[in-house]
Amino acid sequence: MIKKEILDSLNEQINKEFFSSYLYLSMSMYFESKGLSGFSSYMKNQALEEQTHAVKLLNYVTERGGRVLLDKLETPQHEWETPLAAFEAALKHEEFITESINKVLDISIDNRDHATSSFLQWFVNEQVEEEATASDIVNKLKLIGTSGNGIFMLDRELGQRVFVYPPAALSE
Ligand code: OFO
Repeated sequence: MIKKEILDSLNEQINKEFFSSYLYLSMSMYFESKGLSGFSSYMKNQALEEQTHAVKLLNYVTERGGRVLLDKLETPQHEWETPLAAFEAALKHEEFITESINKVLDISIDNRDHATSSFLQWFVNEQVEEEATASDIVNKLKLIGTSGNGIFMLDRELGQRVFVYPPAALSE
């Protein structure tokens, strides 16, 4: 049976992952309102990916005999000054999530819950990728500056991203 302190921190992390999804969906709607359909589609895909992170956590909690308690979600920001500002906010959010995962991992280590520590390693690695991806787009947007042509090209590139919701995520 999973210890309460770990269970509580995992439940909080589930809320944060669902909020990530909500935030990125909000960014998607912002991009849509600016006519940037590729940016918008990219963020919709990212929102779906975040849901799989939450589901991965809740499947684990359930498997360990814990009770998942879903909490309310914070209202996400709706507007950003520029696409660069939105992606800088996404990068900042991912850094916050990395910090949060590290805290949950620390709690599992303090409690000598090796199974949870091992399970969380997937998230530690995933966060390296999440930060790198957001940072890469921030850098591209900085290089592009105010060039309409550059934004148009990046919009096309980002629009090619496809995230397929893995069916296994529902039962894992
Ligand atoms: Fe779940 O990795 Fe982003 O937030």
